[in-house]
Amino acid sequence: MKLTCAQFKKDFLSEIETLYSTSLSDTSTIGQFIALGQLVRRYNSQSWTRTAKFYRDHHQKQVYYFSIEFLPGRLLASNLLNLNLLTTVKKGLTELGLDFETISQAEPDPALGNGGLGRLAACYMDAMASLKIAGNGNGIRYRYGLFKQVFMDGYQVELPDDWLHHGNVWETRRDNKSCIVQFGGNVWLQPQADGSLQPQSENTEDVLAVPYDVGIVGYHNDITNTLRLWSAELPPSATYSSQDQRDRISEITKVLYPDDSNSAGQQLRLRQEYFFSSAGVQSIVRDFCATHHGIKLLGKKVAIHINDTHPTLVIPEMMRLLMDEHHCSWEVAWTLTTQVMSYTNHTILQEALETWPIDMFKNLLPRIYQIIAEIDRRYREQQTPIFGKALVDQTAPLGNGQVRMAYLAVIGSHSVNGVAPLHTELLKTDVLRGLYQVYPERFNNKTNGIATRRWVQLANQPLAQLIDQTIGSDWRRQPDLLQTLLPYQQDDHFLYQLGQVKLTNKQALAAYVQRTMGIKIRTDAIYDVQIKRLHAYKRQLLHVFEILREYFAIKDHPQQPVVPRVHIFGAKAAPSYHYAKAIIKLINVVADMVNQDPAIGDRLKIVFIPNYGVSIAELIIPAADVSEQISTASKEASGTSNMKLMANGALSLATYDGANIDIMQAAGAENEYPFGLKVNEVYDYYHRGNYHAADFYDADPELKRLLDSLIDGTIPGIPTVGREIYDSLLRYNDEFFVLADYRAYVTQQQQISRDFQNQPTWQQRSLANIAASGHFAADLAVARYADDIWQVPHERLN
Ligand code: T68
Repeated sequence: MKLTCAQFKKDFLSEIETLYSTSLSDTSTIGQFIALGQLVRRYNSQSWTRTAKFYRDHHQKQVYYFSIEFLPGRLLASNLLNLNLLTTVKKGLTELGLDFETISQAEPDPALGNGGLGRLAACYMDAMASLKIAGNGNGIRYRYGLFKQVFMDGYQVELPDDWLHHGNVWETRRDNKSCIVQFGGNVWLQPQADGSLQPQSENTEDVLAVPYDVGIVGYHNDITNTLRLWSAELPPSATYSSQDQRDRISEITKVLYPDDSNSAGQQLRLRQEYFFSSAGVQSIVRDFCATHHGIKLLGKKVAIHINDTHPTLVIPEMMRLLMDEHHCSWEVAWTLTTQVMSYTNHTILQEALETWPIDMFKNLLPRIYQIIAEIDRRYREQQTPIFGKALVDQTAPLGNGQVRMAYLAVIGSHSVNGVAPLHTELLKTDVLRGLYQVYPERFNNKTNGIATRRWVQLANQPLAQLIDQTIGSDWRRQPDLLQTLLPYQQDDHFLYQLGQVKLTNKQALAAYVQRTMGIKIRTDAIYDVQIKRLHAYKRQLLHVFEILREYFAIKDHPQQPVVPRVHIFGAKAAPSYHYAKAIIKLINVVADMVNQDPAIGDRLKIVFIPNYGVSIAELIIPAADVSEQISTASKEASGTSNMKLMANGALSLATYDGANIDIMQAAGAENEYPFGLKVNEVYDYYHRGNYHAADFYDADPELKRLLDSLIDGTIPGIPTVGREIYDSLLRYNDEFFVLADYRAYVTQQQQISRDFQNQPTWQQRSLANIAASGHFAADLAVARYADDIWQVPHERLN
């Protein structure tokens, strides 16, 4: 949009005046942020209205992305970027004596997700708006987001994340779009005069679902889509309610479950899942009926995407609405439902695959259970003659006394996708093997992608400017044009500038670390970064072993030259994940031991930045030299921090897992540091049962010393934690093959130290990563979803 700097300043001052009835000098930073946010919303309000009209006038098919998590990050800068107002606003604020960065950092970062899955949903919302796809998000407005992490004595402590303390400038409460979601009660089928059966219910617990809409601004295209987050309230019709009842209702949307890659298995979680699935589907069908005659076109005009199994109940809920309220036959309802639904799986970990005990499920959602039982009955009836009882028993929605959500999702959708080629293959051959036999045509791969706008254009402005100066600014709209940077591998001046960009970003991170943690780190060191949830399969422990190895090397040979390193971690552990919390304690203890050892000085530092989230990621990623992607092969479905780090010029130190493989292909394996067991080797160990962790310990004296240091007092203050970790490796035979991969990992780490000293070559390889990163742009990934799965039109990318 067009706006002069003078006009902006006038508008901003008047906004301050209207909101606070005082002068600018008398406002707080959060007050200034709120005023600026309100103003930006006002600038964009017509676009939001126009967008809805545009889609209506063009009878555009709507996509609804259902996700129990969205991690959008702060929205001020990204909205301004997409509205093409960032430069004007920054300049205007400076002229008013204010600093844009300071104001922008006052914005709370909504932590409505755990990690990759929630962030992916947010990147895809941004991409849908930027591609002019009529894309809507549907999720939960948690009153408290993912806990705030602090360290006390090296242990993780969780504090509540009161992100709505000052309200949320970006949301609009829409009371007129509320609906009722029903739980519990008794349901029976009442015979009707025409011989049909109509469900009747009594004693249900009714919950009012109130939507809060957030505008999602497209990039320079006058499009604003909607992210709809639902909040649970007491219905106005409730004439009497006890405090208990009110608490029970508000509890539904009170707090995000902090379990990443794990199924919580709690009744409250099931209530959350049905709550936002039901409210979302009701609101879709209501909107659809308001603009179309009859329900028959639903399959052509609506696509619902199920982001992991959490929203799977959209399938029986859609069936319920179509049959019970729109009087469709089972057959018509089922055809429409499967036309509309598609499902993405994000994990092969058994513990993450959701199942619900039938007894609990039936009590909480009796009508939905009836429908699932009928889906199950029909599935068995149709498929048993073709595939036999054994396979059908294994793959039916109901089995072993459980409702099996992933199976229900596959059976009720027309498309099932994994998030990287290897992951999709593992779905076909392992996790969903039976269902792949029944529905081979449904399975497809959609490799993840990232919002280059947030992760490069905003997070790394020095790099973005250098790219603009070098190849022009079209890459901002078409990230695949980053490829045209590749010839600059031969341009010494460019490589020098690229090195300067990295240095600038390292200085910014170093200043943050100094200010918030009191640790001084060198900016000429290798910044070796591992940022992701703490999980045994992600193997932060392997990284700790490398740190201990480097530490002992300096202690043993203090005179030997070393290439300085800073090891940077960001990671939250699920509060109930004992082992992950033990690793956090270990990292913190090792950090203190190393950082405070005068014999080490500034040659080796460990920085574990607390409360990792989107905003801290934006600070760390541009400063990284090395991207640690070291999960046990087969366990990481895709990874997305690997893509963000690559786009910012870090080289990957990576196993052959998830999208690491695709990154190696795109950027050239010679520009990364691959190592470790391949998937088939991991599976061979499983099948043969011949992995003996102790063999690696016995055969490698260096490794033995590292492990022993966990229990022999070398690392102080971890008698219990050290023993637990030691035992997990030797007594319990190292479930994630840390010891098997140790030597190959260390070999690559040593290579990194050598290679880093040749900066021009290092920068050439860094550039190869940046140039190939367009491959992993969310815009491209979403365009593939639009073409292959949702069948909706989108703007062309070139
Ligand atoms: C992640 N999954 C995958 N799950 O681990 C990662 N799970 O490889 C992939 O890149 C990413 O999804 C995007 O596809 C998750 O983040 C969860 O957060 C989660 C949360 C609750 C329950 C289960």
